[in-house]
Amino acid sequence: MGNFQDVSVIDVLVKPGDAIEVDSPLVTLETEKATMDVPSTVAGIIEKLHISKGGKVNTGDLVATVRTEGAAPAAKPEAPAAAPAAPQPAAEPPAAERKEETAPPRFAESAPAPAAAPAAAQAPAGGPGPAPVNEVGFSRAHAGPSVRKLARELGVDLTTVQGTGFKGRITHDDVKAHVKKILSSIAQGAAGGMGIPPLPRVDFSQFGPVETQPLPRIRRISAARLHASWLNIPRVTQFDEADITDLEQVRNGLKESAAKAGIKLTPLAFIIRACVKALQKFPNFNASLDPSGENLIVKKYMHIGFAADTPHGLLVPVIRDADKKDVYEIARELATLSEKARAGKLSGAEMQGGCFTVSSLGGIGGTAFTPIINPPEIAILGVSKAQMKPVWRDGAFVPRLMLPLSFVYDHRAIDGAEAVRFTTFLAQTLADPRGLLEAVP
Ligand code: CAO
Repeated sequence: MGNFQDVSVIDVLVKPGDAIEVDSPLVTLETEKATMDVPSTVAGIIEKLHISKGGKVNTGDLVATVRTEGAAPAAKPEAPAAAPAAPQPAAEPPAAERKEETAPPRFAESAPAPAAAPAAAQAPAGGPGPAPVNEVGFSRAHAGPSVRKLARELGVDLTTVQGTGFKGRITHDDVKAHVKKILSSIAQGAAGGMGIPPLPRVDFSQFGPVETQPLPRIRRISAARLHASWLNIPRVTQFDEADITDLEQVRNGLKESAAKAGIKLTPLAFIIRACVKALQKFPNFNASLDPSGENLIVKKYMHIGFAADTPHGLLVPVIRDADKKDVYEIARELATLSEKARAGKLSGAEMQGGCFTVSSLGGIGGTAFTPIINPPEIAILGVSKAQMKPVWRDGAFVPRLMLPLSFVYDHRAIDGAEAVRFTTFLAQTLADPRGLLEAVP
């Protein structure tokens, strides 16, 4: 147990006349930190007990006198150290030969076999052999030293093992059964309900001809990030629609003059400008959770990423300080960055530091989708194709151009009510082109 002083004996588990085996529990000791059973290092008959329940013991105290039977001839305890034994085979030695890692309480053996105890039972702590077991870690377990050793080798936490031995004592077989159980539950994907069930491996060639194509490098990198996001973030999607009829009218009116200035004024520039306004209104969305999950790190800068479909795979360039840029500047940067992305010329810095991402598939189609959050961000906006829809207004249906919004958020950081306030504000902002065209201070 290490160098504890005056350890309490809270139970004595044997009495004179009892036959004991190696590893049979003799007494239960309790320190401030732990309770543990002290196992016998010899087999035999208890002749006399030298400690009693309620008493105290120290390292080296006499615990019991044991008469051993059928013991090997006497051997000096020092002998193994003086004359090293031949290397042990990897196989586990018989119980009687197992060497212990710590110095258990000393036992007195009566004649006729006073030296029957295994030599190591009297080896000093810190002597030759493996490093002492961290008994505190295993201390609550009801297990003998060789079982503790096995558990440590296999990395088993003994406190989680169900003992089937005498008085619930953990045996070697219990440790092995525990390991088998964990391995089989991992294989079944159960692992206490926390594991991920593996997908079946399928030999597709049994159904027809196939060709194996390696994934492009960017897709492999993004696959790992997307998977990590999917597994780690409990997310919710809030769907909404923004009436962009007026916005599209204004944009179409400005497109030509913007083009003369070399700017392609796309809907995405307005959407990003609207997101900036929404993030300014809801600053806690411009944030990340710290690794402990206990703090929100709110950012005082606003770098907005946008998903770009490139021949090399999905990339997310970042518009830095988007809150300091008007819709024309955003449009100009969108064009420059997406061109660079497609040409494979984006630098690492141009894809870093994002606070929020917009993924627009609206130019292609779709009614809604749920993009994956780009960690460490806590939200992403998916935009699908705007469509003319009949909208009920003032007692009549009117044709309006409606833009589908899919706002995906990390529910650990954002509540549903806040999320729908955000999308409502975003939709209102997109419905007002004048606000989006304002100069940025
Ligand atoms: N609804 C209807 N039409 C839309 C639209 C929408 N939501 N968004 C864009 N369009 C139209 C535009 O009006 C444009 O037409 P005009 O030239 O007549 O104005 C046309 O679609 C093409 O737009 P664009 O693609 O040039 O510009 P953009 O700003 O919409 O998109 C970019 C730029 C880089 C985001 C886009 O090219 C792209 O790569 N999108 C894919 C993003 C992606 O893969 N996301 C999925 C990631 S998974 O999370």
